[in-house]
Amino acid sequence: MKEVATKKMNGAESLVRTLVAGGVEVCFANPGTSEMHFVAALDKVDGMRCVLCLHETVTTGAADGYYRMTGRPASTLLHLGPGLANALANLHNLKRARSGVVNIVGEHATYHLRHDALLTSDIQAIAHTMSHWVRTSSPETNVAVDGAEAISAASEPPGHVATLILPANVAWSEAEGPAETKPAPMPAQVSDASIESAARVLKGEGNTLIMLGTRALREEALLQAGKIAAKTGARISAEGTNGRLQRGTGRVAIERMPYPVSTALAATQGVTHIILVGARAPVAFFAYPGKPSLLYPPEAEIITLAAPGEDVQDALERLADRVGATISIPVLNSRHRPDIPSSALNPSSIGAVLCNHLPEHAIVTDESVTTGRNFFKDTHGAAPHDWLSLTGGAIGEGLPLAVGAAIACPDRKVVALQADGSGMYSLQAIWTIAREQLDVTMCIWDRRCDWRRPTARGWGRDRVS
Ligand SMILES: Cc1ncc(C[n+]2csc(CCOP(=O)(O)OP(=O)(O)O)c2C)c(N)n1
Repeated sequence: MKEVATKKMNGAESLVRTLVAGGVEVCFANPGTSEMHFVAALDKVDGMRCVLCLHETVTTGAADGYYRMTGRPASTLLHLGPGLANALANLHNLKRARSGVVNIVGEHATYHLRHDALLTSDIQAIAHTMSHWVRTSSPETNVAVDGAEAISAASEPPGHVATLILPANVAWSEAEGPAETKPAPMPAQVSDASIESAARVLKGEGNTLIMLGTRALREEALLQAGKIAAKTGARISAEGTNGRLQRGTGRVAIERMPYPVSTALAATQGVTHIILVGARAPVAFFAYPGKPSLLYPPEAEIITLAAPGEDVQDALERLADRVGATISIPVLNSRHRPDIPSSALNPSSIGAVLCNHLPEHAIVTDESVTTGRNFFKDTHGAAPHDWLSLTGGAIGEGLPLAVGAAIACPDRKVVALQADGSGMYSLQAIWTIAREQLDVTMCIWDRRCDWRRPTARGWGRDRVS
């Protein structure tokens, strides 16, 4: 039996109770001594699932996968500055996915800091690089209120990184009890002027591309975008990498911005207007000598219908209404069952297998890198599924994403498409998958090829196992 809340509790318990009451139900943890009171509180309080991760990069990647699938922040638990530093690459990917997280970082007791013990570092400085909101609790303030405000900050649409630094003596000292969290703000409606600007462009002469990102890639929003495209002749595209794209049979057919600069430029050639819906105008991953940074004609007019944190669904519905597209018929993917070649496994035979056999409503975490260049194209006609990609370009998130997605959606199959080199960055995720008995099917691509050294037949596309 777990204890019922009593009036007297320490700061850690008041914080955990605040988190649970505020809808934060999972903590992806890699703690140490300075966090032991928080860990004890996790054990004591009902309603919080503590998921142990053997490296900090797994905690933030898993929190990202969890947010992408639930729209609710999880918390992390990290061990001082070095723990946070280890977590940063996937915190970067999480931020780029526009996900939210309550990122809790332990700290030395406040009176211990001046002795500059080994694990001392400037946690605030490290945290600010990847956070929208940072606060260090103190013995003079109420840690539960800090926790409630961290949840509110993390829930700011479309999702923010809120880092709460928790000194050990704040965690172990007596506290006032849990605090209440304000309800999460709703995404703001876009103005009528934004609808009018987009409608003007769609009714005009130009060649218009509607660029969709974040929540505009959910089934219902995509349906509206597809209707607008069908009615007006505009094209739709997803951003190059996307937190969560709902696709497959019966859903609106959509391509992503291609990765190679020349292919992307060919895809946007002649575009005169780009309407942004929860997305940014496309830029190249890297600069290359003599190649442009912008992946569209520089003279194209950019119109923002809705920013990522605004109500994209409502904006698309109003725009569809405004351009007379409410009963238009969008182009939907139809079921495709390609023949599976009997040849050795290669990227195109893998694509055919995926298209045939992805389970209905599977969640795909895609960090296939070179092997998977065409997997997205190959699987338009698969059973309906969600596609989660590497949003920040920092490899090592595929398996952690799968952990978070599987915990968020225990009734769905998670399929991790994983290049082996990237998988090695966060291999520890497999330990969590086993310990938590998560339903994750891992496909690991071993190209047996040096990433930087193309073979005679191309970039190591010869053998995959
Ligand atoms: C954090 C981070 N470090 C380094 C890179 C650069 N990088 C991109 S792909 C790659 C190698 C990926 O190897 P693997 O996952 O086996 O993919 P494949 O060789 O099959 O394409 C590296 C090191 C990166 N994108 N992110």
